[in-house]
Formats: sequence, structure tokens, C-alpha cells
Amino acid sequence: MQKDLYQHPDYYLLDELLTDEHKLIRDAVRAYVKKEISPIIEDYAQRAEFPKQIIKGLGELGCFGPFVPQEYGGPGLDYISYGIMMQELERGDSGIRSTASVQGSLVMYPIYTYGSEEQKKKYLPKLATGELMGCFGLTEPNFGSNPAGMLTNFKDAGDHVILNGSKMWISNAPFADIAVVWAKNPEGRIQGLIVERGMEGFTTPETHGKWSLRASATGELVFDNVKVPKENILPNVIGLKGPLGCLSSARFGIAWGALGCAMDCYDTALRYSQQRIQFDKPIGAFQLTQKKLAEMITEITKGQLLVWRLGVLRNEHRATPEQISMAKRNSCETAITIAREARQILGGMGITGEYSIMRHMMNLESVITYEGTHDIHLLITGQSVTGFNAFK
Ligand code: TGC
Ligand code: FAD
Repeated sequence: MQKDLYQHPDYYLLDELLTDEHKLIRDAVRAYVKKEISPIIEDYAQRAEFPKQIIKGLGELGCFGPFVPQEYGGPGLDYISYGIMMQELERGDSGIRSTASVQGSLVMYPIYTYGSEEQKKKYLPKLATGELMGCFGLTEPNFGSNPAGMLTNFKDAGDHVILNGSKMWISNAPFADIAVVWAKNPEGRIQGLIVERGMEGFTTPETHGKWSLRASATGELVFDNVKVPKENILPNVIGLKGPLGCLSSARFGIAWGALGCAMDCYDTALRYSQQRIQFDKPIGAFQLTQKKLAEMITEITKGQLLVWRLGVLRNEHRATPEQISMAKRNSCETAITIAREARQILGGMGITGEYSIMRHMMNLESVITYEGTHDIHLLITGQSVTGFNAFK
């Protein structure tokens, strides 16, 4: 892969809206990505392998659950810091951001928000450093967009429960030490449980053959009469709002992250257009190339403003799930459109692993699908503005 020459586009001087701490965090994560991720990521993606060696570094940078307070081992940062971290990581690769957002928003967030004091003390500090890695099991083979219909369930058996069912498409599953699993209790209501690797009857077969998010490990969670101690049930939430609350945190991170892909594709295409000569001129001097680049930077700038404002609202506990859906959807659309246009600017070179664009483009097919598909987020916005539910 080419040397990482990334310079982030900031057409509207949005850096002026960031604090010095935000900029320090951004520079630290960016430097880490340039040094430790960009040089290896193409190779790992080609081999469909997750680079496990980066876990320690991501933990040291505070990328796992940055919003978790220091008393539980997190750095206690605000949500704009979280967004910036996800943007920088996803600028490197969506699979790396995926690993961090699952760990932070889908494993640490529910334990911090819905867990007992014992659960928080036991798991959060080790999750923050990456000593323990987690995954999040909501999706099932027959229940993706409609998780309310899930079949996975547990029955009361005295001091423990017996868990049965299966989850699929689970990021980090093949190597996770723990899984936050959503299942129906004996009354048919959704509850979260912390399932640990090694519990009898719990397996995590890996999903092979993905053309997208190849540097992220994906798998199933299979529960065959797994005995889970009652103390592993998350006590402070019942119902679908539990997992959906975690999704709000993760979708917020993706809204920032997908823009990182867009910015990387734009930056690569801009540089290429200034250097590549055809018909005795840089291709960036042709109007059609300029149209592509001008539209890219316009959409990136609009997206940057949207996620920054969303970050302010989230910090003030005022960001609604519907606002988060709009930003997740917009950033994915922006990124996938820009990746396609940027690839065209690179001509044949755009399809190679010499540049990051094609990898981003393929990754974005997952990003636009997981955490709620593009159309599900459109319907969430539709319901929000009309008051009518068009899901069912
Ligand atoms: P609905 O009746 O609308 O809601 C049930 C309860 O939940 C509340 N709620 C939310 N709370 C917090 N955050 C949100 N985003 C929320 N959305 C809804 C809601 O107020 C209600 O509360 P209450 O107190 O009244 O019970 O539920 P529904 O069954 O009609 O479903 C609505 C729908 C379709 C929008 C929802 O099911 C949905 O979002 N579906 C998409 C599923 C999804 O996003 N799955 C993601 C799986 S995890 C994943 O993909 C990880 S990828 C990770 C990576 O690698 O980065
Ligand atoms: P479906 O729900 O079957 O949807 C298929 C199509 O139907 C979509 O276009 C959808 O928009 C459309 N559709 C569905 N319902 C409606 C409707 N009411 N109106 C109009 N259109 C509709 N899940 C986890 O729990 N944990 C994870 O860590 C995780 N990681 C993932 C990693 C990857 C790489 C991928 C690809 C997925 C991951 N997922 C994970 C699952 C992901 O959240 C689901 O794939 C996603 O929610 C969509 O579910 P589905 O694939 O079953 O599609």
C-alpha cells in the first residue's frame, strides 16, 4: 500500500470548534493509525484476518469506551472525543473502528449503563485496556431489522438460568472473551446477560467468505443449554430499549466514523488528481474531475457540521435516537457515494490495494447495513416527522 499521506479536509475551519483536548486526542489517534494501521491493514484485509496486536495500543489510546468514567477504568471523555476517535480509526479501516465501537458502545456501555456495581467493577477496567474483549449479540438468523422477534431465551433454574438460541453476524465474536447477549426471559421480555467464553455449551463459529469488513472478525454465538449465573444478568433494564440504547451510542460513533472513510477517499483522490497527467494536463484540471471533487468536499463539510452538532447535543444529553439515525444514514450515504466517485478518479489504480479506496468502498457495504440498514434509518426519520409507523 502507498505511504499514508493523509491530510484531513477542513473546508469550513471546523477545527476552531474543537477544544485543545479534542485536537490532542485527534492527533494521537491519527498518528497511531498512520504508524500502526495504515502500513498493515491492506495485507490483513486481503487475508481476512483481524490484526489482534493493535488491541493493546487502542486500549492505551483510550479508544475503548472513552466515555466511561475513570473510576471504572475509562478515560471519562466527552462524546465529541469519542466521535473524533471513531473518525480517525475508520479513516484507517471500518473494521478497526468496528472493533472499537463494539467494545465501547455495545459492551462497555450496557455494562456501565445497565449493570450492577459488581459487574461494572469486574469487567469495565479490563475492557478499557483490552485485556478482555467483548461482543454484542442482538441479531439472529431470522430477526435482523426486527430484533423484537428474537427467539433466544433463558429459563430460570435456581441460582442460574439456562440460555438457548443463536445469534449471527456478530463482530468480534470469534475472539471475544465475553458476550453481551440479548435474550427473552421466562416472561418473554428482553434482558441482557454477560456470557463468558468457556461456559459449557457456548460456541462462536467464525463467518467466512465476506467481501466486506475483511479485517474484522465476524461470527455466530451459539447457546446450547448454557448455564449462566444470575449475577451475570444486567439488572437495570428490561425490554428492547436496552439494546436500542446501546445502538444509539454505536450509531453516533458510526456517524463520525463513516465520514472518516469519506475524508480519506477524498484526500486520496484529490492528491491523485493533482499528480496524474493525461492529455498533457493533471486530471484535476478537467472540469469533470473538479465536479466530482467539489461535490465531495461539499458533502463532507455538511456531514462534518451535522456530526459536530450531534456531538454537542449528545454531550448535553439532548441528542434523540432519531437525530442519531439521520446522521448515521447521512454519513454512510456520503461515504459510499464519495468512495465510488473517488475510485473513478483513480481509474484502474482505484481497484488495487495500493490505495485505500476500494477497501473503504467494500467495507461501507457493511457499515450501511449494520446498526440498522439505510432504509430502517430512513423509516425512523419518516416516523419522526410524520408520526406514522411504516415498519409494520
Ligand atoms: P420500538 O417500539 O420503536 O422501540 C422499543 C423501545 O425502545 C425505545 N427505542 C430506543 N431507545 C434508545 N435508543 C434507540 N435508538 C431507540 N429506539 C427505540 C422505544 O422508545 C421503546 O421504548 P419503550 O420504553 O416504549 O419500550 O421498537 P420496534 O420493535 O418497533 O423496532 C423499531 C426499530 C425497527 C427502529 C428497531 O428495531 C431497529 O432499530 N432495528 C434495527 C436493528 C439494528 O439496528 N440492529 C443492529 C444490531 S447490532 C449491530 O449491527 C452491530 S454492528 C457493530 C459493528 O461492527 O460496528
Ligand atoms: P434484514 O432485516 O433481513 O433486511 C433485509 C432488507 O429488508 C434490508 O434492505 C432492509 O432495509 C429491508 N427491510 C427490513 N424490514 C423492512 C421494513 N419494515 N420496511 C422496509 N424495508 C425493510 N448484529 C449484532 O447483533 N451484533 C454485531 O456485532 C453485528 N455485526 C455485524 C457485522 C457485519 C459485518 C454485518 C454485515 C452485520 C452485523 N450485524 C451485527 C447484523 C446487522 O445489524 C444486520 O445485518 C442488520 O441489522 C440487518 O439485518 P439483516 O441482515 O437480517 O437484514
